[in-house]
Amino acid sequence: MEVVRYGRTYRVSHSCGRGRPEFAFRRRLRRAFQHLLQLAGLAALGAVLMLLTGCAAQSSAAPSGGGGRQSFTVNMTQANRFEPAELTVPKGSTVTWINTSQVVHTVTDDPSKAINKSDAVLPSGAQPFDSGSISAGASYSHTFDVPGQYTYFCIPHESLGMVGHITVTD
Ligand SMILES: [Cu+2]
Repeated sequence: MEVVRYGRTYRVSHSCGRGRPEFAFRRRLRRAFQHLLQLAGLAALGAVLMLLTGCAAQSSAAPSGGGGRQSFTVNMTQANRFEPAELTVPKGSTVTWINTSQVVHTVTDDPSKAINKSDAVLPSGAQPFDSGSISAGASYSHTFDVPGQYTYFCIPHESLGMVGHITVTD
């Protein structure tokens, strides 16, 4: 049987036994709409999950109440720079400076050895430190147990601005 409605021809199957064609059409529309809602729901769920996992990843990377024993690396470069020049680490972290250049550098946080006192800053309670000469390819490590702001420099290149900053969080 064929039914012409609104200029369209609907094929009505009698075998389904569901009767009138406009109902069949509406049912199909409703089903399509429900399918769309399901897709939208899935997309929303996905977005929420991504947000949740993103937050979880962020909080696990955050300083862990001073119990962190993390390691960080700073390069000492041919251009007489500490890279990165600014670093934030949790209390208890060890920073290793690697001399990736062909010249000698130092990692020095001792006001008595600085031309400019503002190039050697320590939080109160932290002991001054000085790596001594670090030759090409060599490295030096220091563990930061006292939270606060540190500014350190390289003795041969202080006047060239070879200065770095480390923030140690509690
Ligand atoms: Cu240097």
